[in-house]
Amino acid sequence: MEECIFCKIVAGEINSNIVYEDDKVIAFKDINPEAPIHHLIIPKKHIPTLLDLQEDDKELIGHIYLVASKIAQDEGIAEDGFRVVSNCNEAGGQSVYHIHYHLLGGRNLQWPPG
Ligand code: IU
Repeated sequence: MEECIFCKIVAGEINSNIVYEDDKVIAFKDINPEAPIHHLIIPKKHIPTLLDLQEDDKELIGHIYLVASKIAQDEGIAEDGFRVVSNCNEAGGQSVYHIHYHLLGGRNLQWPPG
């Protein structure tokens, strides 16, 4: 966990462009944006993957979706539409093992993803 880059972002040990923060989560701009708006919403608590979620985390994950809704509205992408996605493990495209939710918008997104 000490080596987790997102835990270091939460702790302020690594700089990031934070767009939202509360006691449970932070959201920051992705360093390699795939859309005009591309933020990552992460719990402050270290949870490696979706597979590690516990019953106690249900409220936290619901909270993340409410934060996604708020940020999408604040960023002005809500009406046109946007995407919230979380990748799990290697074949799912996960590269950072601290659960995170990509909030993407500001352009027409393709489906299905590659
Ligand atoms: P993934 O779903 O685990 O592949 O997403 C990880 C994202 O984290 C990816 O979009 C990276 O560009 C992003 N990211 C970041 O914003 N800041 C970092 O220091 C690192 C990765 I490492």
